[in-house]
Amino acid sequence: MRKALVTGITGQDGSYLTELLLKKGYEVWGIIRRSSSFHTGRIDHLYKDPHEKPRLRLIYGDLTDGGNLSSIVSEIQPDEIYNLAAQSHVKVSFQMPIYTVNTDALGTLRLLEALRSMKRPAKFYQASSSEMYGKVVEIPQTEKTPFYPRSPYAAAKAYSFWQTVNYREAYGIFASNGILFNHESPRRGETFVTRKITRAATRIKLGLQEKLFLGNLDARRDWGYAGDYVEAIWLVLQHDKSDDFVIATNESHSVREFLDEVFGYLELDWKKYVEVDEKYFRPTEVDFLQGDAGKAEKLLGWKSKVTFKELARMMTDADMKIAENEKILADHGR
Ligand code: NAP
Ligand code: F7E
Repeated sequence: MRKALVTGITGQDGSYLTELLLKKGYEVWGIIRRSSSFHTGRIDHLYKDPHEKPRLRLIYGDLTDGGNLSSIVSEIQPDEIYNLAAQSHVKVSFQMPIYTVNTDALGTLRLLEALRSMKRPAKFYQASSSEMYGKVVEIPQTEKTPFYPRSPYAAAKAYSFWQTVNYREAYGIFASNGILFNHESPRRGETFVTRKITRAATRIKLGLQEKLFLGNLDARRDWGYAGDYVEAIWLVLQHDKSDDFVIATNESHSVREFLDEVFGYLELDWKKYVEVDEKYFRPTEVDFLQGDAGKAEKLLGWKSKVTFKELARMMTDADMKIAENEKILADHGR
């Protein structure tokens, strides 16, 4: 039975990837942070049968603690390590640059060092990001497009990208980067723009909320579905050699277009409800992203499946269920 170690298992991608790995028969170890409240909501459903010997195991750890990562890696001896943990919010990275770099840049290095001391080093996947392209120098962006990071988050991810390449070249470790463009789902964190919109629009539809405050509506992103993208993550480590891959839909849409899709689906005019609040602007913005996933299609046989419209509707349907429950509680004065 193959053993995978997943950092960031409680996050959006960690939960979908764990589902996929369990389905493929892996034993999965997930690193979780100690918290004063429960935060395993995205993976709780994976403990289906309490009598079955669990193939999913959680262990406390943190990317800021190198000693802890070394002992986890040497105790578990995984075959594959998926490094998905990060302070992943771009705007927050301007407010917490040192913490973001400690986790997203040095955290990767700590994990790579832990891996390097293994007798038979595990294969390593690094969650690299389209944010590294930042102020883009060409359209669409490929594996060959130079980076121009525009935030502490993006600069930290660029550092981790190059450390991953360097461990591959210096030590012959199977270390690969997936350069993933934005991917969303009903499990997306509620402060990212797509989920913020689907949560608010469904609540507005049911009379639970009046306004939605957003930042830059002109920003364009290449948005795909997280469920599709974790298949690419797994395929990156199954390829015959370690390499770097862009994972994207090859389409770019604005925040305005996402508003059109979601509010239009709910038969609402978003212009009546949305207000721009400068508090959501970033000191430096990434205006336009569009990825070319041609290499992943050719070498991994991977292609994005869920369309922009399907994604918007899937997220709206899921958030409508949450809003309906909130409405029942509100109507009963709870
Ligand atoms: P997410 O939902 O924000 O999840 C982040 C995960 O990292 C959570 O499990 C979080 O744990 C964990 N984490 C944060 N700081 C940590 C630390 N210091 N030590 C250990 N764990 C820590 O992110 P996501 O959307 O799933 O993204 C997964 C990865 O892909 C991230 O590295 C992100 O930067 C990268 N990425 C995401 C996208 C995208 O569009 N989603 C695109 C490109 C790259 P808690 O639950 O305790 O907070
Ligand atoms: O912003 C604009 C905002 O925060 C998208 C992370 O997963 O993907 C994500 O980073 C765009 C930006 O995602 C609001 O200015 C307008 O231009 O949803 P987001 P992101 O910054 O692209 C990349 C690939 C990652 O790697 C990251 O980890 O939408 N925008 N109004 C807003 N954004 C937010 N969050 N909130 C607003 O109110």
